[in-house]
Amino acid sequence: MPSLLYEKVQEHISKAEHILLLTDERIDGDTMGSTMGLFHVLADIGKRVEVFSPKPLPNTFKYLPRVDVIRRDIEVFLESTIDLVIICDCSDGEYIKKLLPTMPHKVPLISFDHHSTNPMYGTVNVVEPKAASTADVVWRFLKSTDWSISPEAAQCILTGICTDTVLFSTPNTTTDALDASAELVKLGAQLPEIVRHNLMNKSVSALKLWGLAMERLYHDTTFDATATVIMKADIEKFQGTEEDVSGISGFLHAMLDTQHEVVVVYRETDDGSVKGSMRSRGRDVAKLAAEKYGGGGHKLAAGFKIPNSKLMEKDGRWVVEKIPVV
Ligand SMILES: [Mn+2]
Repeated sequence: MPSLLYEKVQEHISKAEHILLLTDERIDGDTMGSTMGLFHVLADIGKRVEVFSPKPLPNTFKYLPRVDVIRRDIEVFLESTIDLVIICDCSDGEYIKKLLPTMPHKVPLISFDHHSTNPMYGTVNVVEPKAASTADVVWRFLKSTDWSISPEAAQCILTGICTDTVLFSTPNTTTDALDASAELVKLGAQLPEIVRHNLMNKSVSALKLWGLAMERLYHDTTFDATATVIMKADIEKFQGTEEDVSGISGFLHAMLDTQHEVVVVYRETDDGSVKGSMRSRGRDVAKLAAEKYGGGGHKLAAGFKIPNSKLMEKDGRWVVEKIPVV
């Protein structure tokens, strides 16, 4: 598609000597996979490359090659030799607004993304809303270059495609994503390893937490959806991790029969909010999330956050209740 844009990105990268790669603050397989895929390719063409991530790496992604290079110290932004910043799968550019101005020089920012809501905050924005994942976008760009793609790079990029399509099972799975995946496997990506780490590998306590979520399924009138809730106390009881909880909405969406168009998982968070994760087979949940709670995301996968709230059971249904601010 946008070959001029790809050329511009290639030009920026070719000129740069010391590149800083950034993941999104919502860590998932796509932001990790596309960032680490770029890391391998850029390091292989002789660039000095730093990778920064604002949040700890979930255990699920520790199998990705060379995640040991990921830094979490914001001092990396103070390095005066950095002459290019690239961010992957960050739909709003929010968290870097405070970090980029701390850099000693103003440097170009390239943004690779596939969120239709991306406000184009980069110097160059490679934003392709029809792409199944940002990893797809990065892959298309890399294919337009003559840089070599190692098995390690292929493994990272395929992880992004597989996780954003829940292993080719979601409606956003495009033929481009399938073609890309076949090519990445030919380049040495290990699909069984990706499946194992991302779709299975659940701890006993995580499965118990999932069981609880399934037991509580109810009809949510707010969104006319099938919903469930996870309380803070449940997470504590089962020592659930962020990963354990975040997988529930995708799993329910995949497992429920077609009568259930929209799935919502409500969960209480440590900061006294209620977070919602929505999945859909039809209705635009990004729009629903935005209208009701100021959330956002994609048409078929979106989320929202309701500050100062908790979950309460009322007559077999669950409701979000505001905590009075004192
Ligand atoms: Mn994505």
